[in-house]
Amino acid sequence: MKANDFKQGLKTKYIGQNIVYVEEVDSTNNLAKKSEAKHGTVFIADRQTKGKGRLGREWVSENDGLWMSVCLTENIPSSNVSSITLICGIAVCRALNRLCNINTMIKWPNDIVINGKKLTGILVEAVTEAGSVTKVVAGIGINVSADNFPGELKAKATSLLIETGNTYKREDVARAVFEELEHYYNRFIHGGMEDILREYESLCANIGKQIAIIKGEEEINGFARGISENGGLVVEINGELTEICSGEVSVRGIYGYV
Ligand code: BT5
Repeated sequence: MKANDFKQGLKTKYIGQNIVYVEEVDSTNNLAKKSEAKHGTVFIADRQTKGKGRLGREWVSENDGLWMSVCLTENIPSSNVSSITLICGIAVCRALNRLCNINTMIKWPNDIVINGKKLTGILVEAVTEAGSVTKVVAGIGINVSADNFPGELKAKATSLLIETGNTYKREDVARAVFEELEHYYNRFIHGGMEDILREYESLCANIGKQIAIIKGEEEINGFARGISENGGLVVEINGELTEICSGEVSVRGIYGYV
């Protein structure tokens, strides 16, 4: 596979117009963070030796997935980088549903799930210089053709192959994501989060459900009621609404993994 294979027929202006493709790397997010790449450049690897999740967790990245990091350097919202996690979530959800004719949903803030299992994870990291954000790296990991998973992931991870029985080309999956991501990023730049948030809520599997909020050792039960303007999850706990931010907690459904 070559970088150019990802660009064939690509209908975007900036996302994916520059591709840096490597066979192996620790993490495409690390590669992207170190680079001087311009807006929309995407780093893609066949395998990651140290794929990262949130809060120091590991992302298993063998040869069978699409592991990529998109560099965003223009029109970055200075106060609300976490909104980019939500934009990526909608974009990936829409791209997979369109390309594969499936019905994925978002588990706030950053998982794409289907049939109670995790198909995609998103890790957005900000690079700051002199206190201001100069670059955002949106890491997206999509399980494409894995037919099984190691250890505890067996019960909670899935792939496009497992869900559809089809082997999708990573290039096709990537192009669909680039196109949706550019569409939603442009909408966000021009119209802000308001309209995107309603769409996010309609795709969000947690809303209206009972959830557990896990912060370190602590676990609190509540109901997910909606998404705030900042992209936080609005949760009802003992009859009171509070907003939780993605940086600090994990959320789990009371019934099953999602
Ligand atoms: C995430 O973290 O879901 C963010 C994953 C981001 C991965 C991409 S790949 C390209 C870029 N480069 C990187 O190094 N990272 C990004 P979190 O919500 O913390 O979920 C991590 C949890 O998901 C783990 O603790 C496992 O339970 C589970 N997990 C690990 N690998 C998985 C996989 N391949 N498929 C499904 N679930 C997985």
